[in-house]
Amino acid sequence: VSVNFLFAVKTCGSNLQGPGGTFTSPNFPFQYDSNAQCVWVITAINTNKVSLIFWFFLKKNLKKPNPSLHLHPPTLNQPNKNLIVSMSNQMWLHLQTDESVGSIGFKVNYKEIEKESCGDPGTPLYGIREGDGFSNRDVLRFECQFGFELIGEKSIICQENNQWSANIPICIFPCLSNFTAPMGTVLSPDYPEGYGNNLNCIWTIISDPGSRIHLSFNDFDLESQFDFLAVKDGDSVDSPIIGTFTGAEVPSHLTSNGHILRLEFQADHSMSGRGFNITYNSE
Ligand SMILES: [Ca+2]
Repeated sequence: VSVNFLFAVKTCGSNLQGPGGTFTSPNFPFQYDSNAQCVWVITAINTNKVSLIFWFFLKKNLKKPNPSLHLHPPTLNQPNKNLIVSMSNQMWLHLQTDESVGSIGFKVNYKEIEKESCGDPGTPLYGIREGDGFSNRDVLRFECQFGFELIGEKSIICQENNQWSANIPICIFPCLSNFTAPMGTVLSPDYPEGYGNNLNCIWTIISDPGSRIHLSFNDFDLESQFDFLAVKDGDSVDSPIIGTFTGAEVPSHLTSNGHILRLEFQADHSMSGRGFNITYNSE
């Protein structure tokens, strides 16, 4: 008797049909198993005039983009894109995980749409959409709410291949301030209640020429791998990086080489941590 351990993988997935529904990775929203192989096949009921749409909520504690999510056909292999429209009446989803610790997985809503439609791409968080047609040659225009900055395309068009010409833009909240006092505190927005989403904050600490600036991290808690604080030695975006920090590990003290430090904080479109509390002094 021989036992083949090569096939000691868990299998999952299913065959699904329209007009719509939801499925998730195994155990969602808890961590999925390692060494799993899942295949979902979604087939539209009306084979003549239907496409499928997916919304992904890929989880966020991945240390690296692995386990990978393979989408078929391969040209649609864009796991971060929220909306994917199939080119035929069928779509495959293949999840393969390795032995490393998994993330909490994903959830997919699918539904059939008309053959000439690109599907509803949604509206950006903190944004406004003009236009509500999703058919070939329809155009959607986007603006951001007051105080937010638009990153990406201001308008997108539904192309003949049933794909939007670009992803919808994002609206970010810019926060800028300068610190010139010899000592002070830098707090992330709404610390410690959570800093929210779509942020791009830049704080500049300027001390007397010839002095240096010391940073002490009193508290630090960011969404790991998706929200970042970068500390740069100087006042420009191109200044050398002293450190880049994410997650919940409190960084140790930092000292500038010059008399100016630039703190850049970026938060993505979902999930937040407490934020950070940093004190500085110069000498
Ligand atoms: Ca985030």
